[in-house]
Amino acid sequence: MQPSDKQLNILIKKIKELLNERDIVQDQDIIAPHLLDWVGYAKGSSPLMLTPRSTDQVAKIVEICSNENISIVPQGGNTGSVASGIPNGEVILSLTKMNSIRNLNPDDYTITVDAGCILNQVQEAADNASRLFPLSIGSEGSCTIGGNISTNAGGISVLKYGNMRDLVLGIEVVLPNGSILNSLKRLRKDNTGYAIKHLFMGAEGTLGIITAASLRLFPKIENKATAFASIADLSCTTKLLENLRYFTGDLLTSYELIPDIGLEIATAFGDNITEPLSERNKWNVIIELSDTKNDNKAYNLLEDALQNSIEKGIVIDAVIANSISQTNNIWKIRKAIVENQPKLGGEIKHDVSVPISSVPDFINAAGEKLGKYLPNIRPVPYGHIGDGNIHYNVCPPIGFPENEFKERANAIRDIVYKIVNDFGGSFAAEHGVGIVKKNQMIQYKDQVELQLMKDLKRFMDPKNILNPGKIF
Ligand code: FAD
Ligand code: 2HG
Ligand code: ZN
Repeated sequence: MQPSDKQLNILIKKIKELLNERDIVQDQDIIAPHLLDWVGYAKGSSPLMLTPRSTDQVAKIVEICSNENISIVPQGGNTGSVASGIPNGEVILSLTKMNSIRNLNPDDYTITVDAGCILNQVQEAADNASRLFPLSIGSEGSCTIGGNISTNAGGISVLKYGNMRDLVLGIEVVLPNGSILNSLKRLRKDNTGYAIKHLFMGAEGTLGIITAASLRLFPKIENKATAFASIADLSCTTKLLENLRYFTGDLLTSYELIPDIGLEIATAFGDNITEPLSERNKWNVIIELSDTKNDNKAYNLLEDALQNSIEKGIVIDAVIANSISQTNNIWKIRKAIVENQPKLGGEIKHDVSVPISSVPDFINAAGEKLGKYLPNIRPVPYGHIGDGNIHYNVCPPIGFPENEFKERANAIRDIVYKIVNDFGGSFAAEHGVGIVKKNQMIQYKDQVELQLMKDLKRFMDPKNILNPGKIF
């Protein structure tokens, strides 16, 4: 909700004693990019954006806002996929000027960073110390650690390293009343009651403003082996995953589904992409192994696994990249799908998950149901199937008017989410709820769990100061 002019004047007067002029932004031209999300779900508004530079400043801002009953939307890189960082009249609190690496300890395999650090910055700092920070997502050049924690981001290496939640050892958070919770401990083991830090992970900025985090590091990766493989049919996704795990153990880092229509998008609209195999097949996967040793082990293990999978009839054809440019070409296909899918006349996104073994049946069932609803509709199911996470995005039949397709979005979503639910899946796998999936929270979330969430929100933020209207 937008503060009244009176509230805003009081706030600005008090904030001027706290922040320098540059960090108090009222210029709507500067605020404008912070009001739109990249998918196009929301067009927000905000009279004011604050860009504090320290945890104390964040705490004081929140305290003042709480006293004046003014709501705040925390924002990092604004790359979120469910418009959860877009204000609806509230004050924006951007963390991007809090971007220092506070501490890196190679022996502890930990890094402690300000919440506004860009993910790339953290990856690079780890790399410079011969360590790895493994979260890897397409927006890593602009998303922030605070945003990654608040969305519990996933990406292409969850299979080996887990979601963001699994990479966080401790956090520092400003609570809705302005107090600072300091839980920046860099410990692997700390069973001292409730794991409160987890409440803020995936909370989409509704329970606290994360100002810093201690994160897990891993040994640096010196060698990767990347392959593109066509599988005989969808049911082979599970069989191939099993074979890969058997042959390559914990070197397996990524396992991403690419359908033929994804290749079509990538070659038509991507930047200079070559199809990796001589023939285009319906279902394909990108496989990546990562090793800490710089030798041929990863390549050889991948070769053995693929050879065996071909002999078993699981894989039709496969290629292992032999150069950096071949590796880049394979990953460019993946990236080009995300960027160019809307060019097929519109796109309705579904970031969903089902148990790994149900991925083939889910994709088949959804395709069948949608085909009955709108003949020749074009699903583009792709993504992190090694985690059971499918980006089940849907494009219209060729030539179908984009506005008419958009009008059908709710009906299409209903079909897809109903099937996801039938398979025991989640309607929000890695992107969160935001403003986009609030109805599904009501429809599919366990009602006891939902009520507990609402109770917690009311308890922790009784004045509804932080990111109101999101999730619920
Ligand atoms: P924002 O968009 O700024 O905010 C997201 C949410 O977090 C909002 O609710 C906001 O209020 C809250 N928030 C932000 N900072 C804080 C803070 N310090 N304290 C409290 N709350 C805060 N996501 C994936 O999971 N996997 C992917 O593979 C993936 N790929 C992507 C590829 C592209 C090209 C793009 C554009 C996005 C992708 N995303 C992906 C989505 C997005 O990048 C992630 O959700 C990311 O974690 C958001 O970080 P951010 O800093 O941009 O957060
Ligand atoms: C990815 O995996 C992102 O690239 C974006 O999560 C997926 O929304 C999408 O299509
Ligand atoms: Zn994804």
